[in-house]
Amino acid sequence: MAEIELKPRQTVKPKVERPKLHKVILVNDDFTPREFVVRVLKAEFRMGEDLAHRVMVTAHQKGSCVVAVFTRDVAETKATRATEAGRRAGYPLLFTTEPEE
Ligand code: TYC
Repeated sequence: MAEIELKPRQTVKPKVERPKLHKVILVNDDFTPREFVVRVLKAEFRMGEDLAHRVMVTAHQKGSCVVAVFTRDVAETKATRATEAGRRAGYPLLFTTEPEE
């Protein structure tokens, strides 16, 4: 009797991809008060006073600072909300996003 080939000829490897993370970046400007930047970082990114202050000073000294990383939607929503908080108060405060490498 002829043998039946039972071995699968190909295996299927499930491919589960991690969603790419996006950085929220705080950009320095000459007008927004330091205390206001700290307040927005605490409210929108749930940072404590110390971390919020360090992030603000880093952006102030270096021009920008990564605030945190999130999935794309969350990063964009938070950056928009934080930027709008500045706009409502009359400040040019800016948060941008960019994909992580
Ligand atoms: N440079 C601002 C000032 O001297 C403070 C500031 C810090 C503004 C960080 C924006 O992302 C910023 N009042």
